[in-house]
This record gives sequence, structure tokens and C-alpha cells, in this order.
Amino acid sequence: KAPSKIAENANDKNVFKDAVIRHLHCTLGTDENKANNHAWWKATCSAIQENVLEGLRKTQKTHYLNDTRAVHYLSAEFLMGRLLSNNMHNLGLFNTAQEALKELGVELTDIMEEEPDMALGNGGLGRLAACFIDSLATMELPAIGYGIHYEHGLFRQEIKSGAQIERPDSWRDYGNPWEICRPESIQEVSLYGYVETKYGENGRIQKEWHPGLTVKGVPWDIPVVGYQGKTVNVLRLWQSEASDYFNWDVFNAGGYVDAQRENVHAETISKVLYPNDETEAGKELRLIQQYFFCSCSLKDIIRRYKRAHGDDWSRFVEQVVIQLNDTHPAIAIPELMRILVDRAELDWEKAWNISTQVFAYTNHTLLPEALEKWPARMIEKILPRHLEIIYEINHRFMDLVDKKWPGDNEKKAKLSIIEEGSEKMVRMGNLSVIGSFAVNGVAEIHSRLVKQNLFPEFEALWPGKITNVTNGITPRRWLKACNPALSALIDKKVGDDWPLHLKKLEGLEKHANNKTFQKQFMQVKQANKQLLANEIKQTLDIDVDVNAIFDVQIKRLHEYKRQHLNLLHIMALYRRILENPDYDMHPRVFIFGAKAAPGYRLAKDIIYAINMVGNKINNDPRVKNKIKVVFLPNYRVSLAEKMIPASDVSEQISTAGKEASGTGNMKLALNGALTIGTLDGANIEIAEEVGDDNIFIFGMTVEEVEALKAKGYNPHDYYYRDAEIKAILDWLETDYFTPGKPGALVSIKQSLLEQGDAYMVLADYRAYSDAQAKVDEAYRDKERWAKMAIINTAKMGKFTSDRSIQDYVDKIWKLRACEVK
Ligand code: 26W
Repeated sequence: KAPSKIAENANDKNVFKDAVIRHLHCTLGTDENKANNHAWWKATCSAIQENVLEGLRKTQKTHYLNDTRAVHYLSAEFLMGRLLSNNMHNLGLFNTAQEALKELGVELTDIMEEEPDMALGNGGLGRLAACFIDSLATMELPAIGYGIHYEHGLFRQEIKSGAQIERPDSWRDYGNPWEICRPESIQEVSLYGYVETKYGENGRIQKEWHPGLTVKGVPWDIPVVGYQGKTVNVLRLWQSEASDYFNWDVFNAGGYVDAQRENVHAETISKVLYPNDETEAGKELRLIQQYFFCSCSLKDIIRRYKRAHGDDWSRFVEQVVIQLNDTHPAIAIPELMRILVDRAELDWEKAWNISTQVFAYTNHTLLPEALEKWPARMIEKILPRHLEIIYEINHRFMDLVDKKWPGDNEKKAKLSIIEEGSEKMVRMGNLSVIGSFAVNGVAEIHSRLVKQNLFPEFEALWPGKITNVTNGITPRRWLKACNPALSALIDKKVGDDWPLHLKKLEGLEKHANNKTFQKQFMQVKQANKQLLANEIKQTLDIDVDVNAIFDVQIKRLHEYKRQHLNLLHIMALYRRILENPDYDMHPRVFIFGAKAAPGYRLAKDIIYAINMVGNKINNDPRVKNKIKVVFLPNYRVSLAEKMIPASDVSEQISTAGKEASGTGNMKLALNGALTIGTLDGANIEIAEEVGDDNIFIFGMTVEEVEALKAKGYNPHDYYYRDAEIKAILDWLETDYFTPGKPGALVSIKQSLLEQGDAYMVLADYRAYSDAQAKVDEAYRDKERWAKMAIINTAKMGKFTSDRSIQDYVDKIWKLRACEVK
């Protein structure tokens, strides 16, 4: 099948050449003799964007004419990465563009490196949102993503003398060729002030919010191109600006300076992404960010609805479903109630009936420190009317609970939106469950734990409301675009429609024992490893051998993800080599990528430790290159795209019960890496798919973790009983890895001993070490390894985000595809 094209003749090489030249001339004001890579990149983007916009126009018209029901995906984060390669692949224009540019003397893969990542997210949750909107467009589902147009995305990480330094990310400094500003759709958002109670005619109590500040929300649209380019949806990101209209009063009263001050405040809202992953900071600006984008988005949704249905609210729930990506957009629930009750003057019951048929909520974490709670006093100051509404929601809900469990105050305390204590707190998780018609976790085990441990009272009250939708990843970006060599090999075996029907990869299984295919598969891996080795040489000046095992751990740095378990094992291998120069192991390169939240001390200490231990090992001739440790700085989507195709081993070693799902585990296995992992998150479902022989599972189960905790876990037991553990932890206290600075790595030892080892690293250490020995043994048998790797790729069909989206459609959204011709 020829790839479909949007614009007439788009994949005619000469047409494409002309378009690029035209943009060099007319958009960028340069020419082909002067243009540098950056200009070529921009001109190429503009040429592609012509095709994208054609599809966008058709899609919007089709959705409008068909008055389609749509899903509105509200997320504080969208980790989009780069868009050029993705858009070219999805439009079927990659080869055309590559050949056209070659004739112009330009290497496409070089200019692709000019594109800054759109890093408007922290990690898993933000990247999931990006994969989901790719799938939504691919499946021709009417959908819009709503988020924040952060001026600065996640910080850029530099490593200085082994330690993380944060530098600002400026992804838009030289313009973003993909985004379109839509001043015609600006929204106003109110903050602060007070609420006036009025008595309207017929005695109805009316609430009027007199805000203290109004800001503008300016929408920027990023087109989202589905695979094969038929549907082009949008990601709409809101940028805050001072509302000139509101500040007139202050300005006219001679308060020029005050007016300027308010300007600063308004523009601060979308300035920067909070770099915290899994720790709730309770910062006022973060709550304002959340409300800002929710309010803009709801008003946008309502504007579009009213355009078709006027003031008739009766069909709103048929047309609109809103998915809350974690609790970050939960404030949208009282905001919709405010609009319906105070503005549209609907009865509370009617308004609540609408709201609770519109919202659905996804939970992404069980960690108590990540569950959002806002001081009631803070909400009262910023959103006084919303706090009243939250109290009213809670009051009515408590009546309902009393009917179910009369007089049971313990149940009420657990279910209440309000947590009583020295400071009253609003639990956003409870608000989300109460205000939604469906709640889901992101992997089977996680959803079970959401029901059993996080929200057991809600599960008893509303059985069936909490369900599971296992996460997924888009195979377009995470195989087709990032691993062209493997993709071409797969095309030859199973045909080229696997990016749309990932289960077709199962067709590879019958070749898993074929020696020729094994060779081809491993040659692709080897070539990808060489590309990564070049990258490592270039950025860190470390030589790595592509015949070594490439063992990769890439994810945010967090104690529960246990990068330090990996590090302890590396130190153990090093120690074994020092004690026995003939220690027999296949050479291995341990590769890390991880950012630590800037305020997370121990996470930063672990990064420092990886670098210092690595530096020592890499330069110790006694190691004879059996071990290399590589920490690649500034881990991000575009770096992941280079690391994942080159990985042999995928480290997924979180404490059981802590990693909600993981999605990197899926990306690595899809690209033929073998997982060493715990029975946690989606690892369990990956193991079910590939079979126990094709994965290295180790360590405690959730039940065993819970039992050990109940019995009383004492890490000292492991320290004194296992000589290797003791030797390694004691080593951390010396200045062996940090010459002249004894104790520089001691915080890790302390966290694992005195501070109680909250994530049970020591309890799982020996099992991990044994599993690593099995990895070593398996790799030495080249045929066995190749077979296992092939089976991993073959069995990843379940984990396409298309399947996740289909699950959402069937279980929650009840959406229909809308064909765009
Ligand atoms: C309030 C601070 C904060 C910020 C972000 C708390 C929590 C978060 C996210 C929920 C963290 C996150 O990204 N969670 C990850 O979500 C992925 C997608 O579902 C899962 O695959 C990961 O297991 C989960 O850690």
C-alpha cells in the first residue's frame, strides 16, 4: 500500500524540494547557499507543516459537521519530545523528505538533531499523555489534549564533577515551527477576591465571585498527526498573560507600578514546569497553574458546545467526556459546578448530575507523598468560591455515606474530601473519585492495589467504579521511527502494517529459532549499539565495546525505582574482580539516564555516586574493561530514542507495589531488550506475555513486601548476614571513590541502614545479584539470547497505546471513530 498523502503530490520528491526551498526563501529569508542546519530544519518543518495543516483543516471541518462526541484529555504534562521525525513517519513522507534533502546536499538525520525536545513533562505520566494523543489521532477518534504552554519545560541536566546541575530549558528560544497561536480563542481566568451572597428573585441564593485578579489564557495549538495522516487532532496549550482589560482600573488610578507587578504575576503562571515527580509540594503557584489550565479548557469546551447547542445543556454529557490525568486537573470538577450553578443558573442537582457523567479520573501512583492535598486555607485565598463548592459537594456526599453506613464516623473520615487536623486539607484524590463516573489504575496490579489499599471504602460504596486500563506506548515513535533498521527487518517478516496492528509482531515468533533471522536481528542490535557507542564517545569520551552487554536503566531517579540497587551490584562485581582477577563475567556496560528533582537530596547523591563509582571503575586497569559505567546526562525523549534500540538488558527493579505501571519497560522489550525486573507494575503483564523463560524476574512480591513490613523489616539483618552487602556499604563510607572526600557517599549507606531502607533494597539484593548471574549466563549463549530477544519483540502487541485507548473507549469514553476523507 502506498502511504496516504494529504496534500496533492506531497510525496513527489521534487514537490517536496520546492517546498523546502520556498520556505528557506519566503519563511526564513535565507537561501540554500547560506542556510545552516537549523535553517534547513525549520524549512523542512514548514514544508511538512503544510501537509499537517491541510489534514487539520479537514479534520476540524469533519468533526464540526458530524457534531462528534469527543474526549478532552486534561493533563498538566505532555512530554512530546521532537515532532519532525514523528510527523514525517505518520504522514508517510519520511523517505520522500530524506531523498529530497539528499539531492539538496542535506542529511535529514543531521538536521533532525536541531530540534529541541518539547519537554513539557516530568516522566511517565507526561509521556503517556503524548502516546495517547498519538493513538487517538491514529484511531480517528475525536479528541483534544489540554495542557499548559510552559515557557520552560523540564530543566536541562548538566553533570559537573559527578553532580547534577539544573539549567533552564528554553525550547522556544528560536521559535517552534509546529505551534499556531489562536488569539481568537483567548479565555479569561479569575483568581483571588471574595464571594458575595445575594438573594435573587424567587428567593434563590446567588453567589457572586468578585475576583482580585484576572488573567488571560492564550491558546497555542500543536497539531497531532495520526499514523497514515488521516485525522489530525490538536493539543491545545494555554499560556498566561496579563489581562490588559482587567488592569485598566489600577492603571488609570495612577498605579502604573502596581499594574506592572500584576503583569508579572499573570505571566508567571505558565513560566515553568514544576520538576517534582511523585512529591507533592503544596505550592500556591502550582495550584494556580492547575486552575488556570482547567478553567481555560472548560470554557473552551463549553464555547464549542454552545456553538452547536446554544443554552440547551441536555446534550452536554452526550458530547463531552473529560479525562483527568491524575489529580492535577481535579479542580476542573468544582470549576464546572461553578459555571453550571453560578453562571448557567442550573439547580445543584442538575449540575452535579451533568458533572458526574462527564469526568473520569486516572490514578498514576500509590505513593502517599505523591497524593495531592491542598490546605483549605490556600484554596480559600485563591479560589474562594471553589472552596465553598467543595464543601457543598462533601456535605452532600457525607449524607450519602451516612445512608449507606449510618453513624459510621470512621468510614466518613476516610471518605471525606476534607482531612481534619491541625490544618484542614482538601484531598484531591477523594474529590476526583466522587466527581467522576469512572476511576482507573494503569496496570492490573496497580488497579488492584488502588481498590484494596488506596480507596477500599470507595470500592465498597461503588463497586465496579474503579477499573483497570493497562498503559501502552505508541509503536510509531518507539519502534518505527526510533529503530528504522529493526522496523525494516520486521516489515520483511510480517508485512508493514504492524504499526497499526501490533499483535502482528507475533508472526516473528515462528522465526525465533531460525539461525539466519537470529543473526539479522542481532546484527541490527549490534549496529544500534555502535550508534550509541559513538554517542557515548562523543559526549563522555568513554570507549565502550559493542560486544559487551548493554544494560540500561532509564527513568526518573527515585528511591523506589532503586537505581542504587543496580549500583550496589555494580560495586559487588567490581569487588569480585579485585578479589579475583580471573572473575568470570561477560563484559557489560551499565548505562544510566535519570534526572533527580532539584530538591531531592538523596536522589542527587545517588547520581553523584553512580558517576564517582563509574569513574573509578572505568579507569581501573585491573577491571580489564569487563565493566563500564556510563551516566548519560540530560535524559529526555530524544535520548531515549537512541538508547532504547541499543539495549540488551532493561532494568525494571522497583520495590514490588510501588511502580504503578512503568512504560519504559514496554519500550525496551519492544526493541528486543530482556527485562530484569520485579513483579511490579506492567512487568507482571510483560512476563505473562513473553513467558517466564524470556524474562529475569527476581525479588519479593507485593505480598512478601507487605508481610516483611508487618513483621518488622530490619536492614541490619541483611547487612550483618551477607558479607558482600556489608563490604559494599562500608566501602561507601571510605574515600575510595571520592579521593580526599571521605563520607561523600555516606548518605546512601545511611538511608539503607539507620534510616530503615524504606524500599527494601537490601532485602532484594541477593535475589537481584543471582538474577544478574543468570543474565550473564544467558547472554553467553548467543542463540539462546537472540531467540529470547526476538520473542520479546514478538510478544509486545498488547502494549500498543492503541489497545489502551481502545480499552478507554470501550470501558469509559464510549466514543466512536469519525473518518476524515
Ligand atoms: C504532585 C507531584 C507529582 C507529579 C507527578 C505527583 C505525581 C506525579 C506523577 C503521577 C508521576 C508519574 O509520572 N507517575 C508515573 O505514571 C506512569 C504513567 O501511568 C506510570 O507508568 C509510572 O509507573 C508512574 O510512576
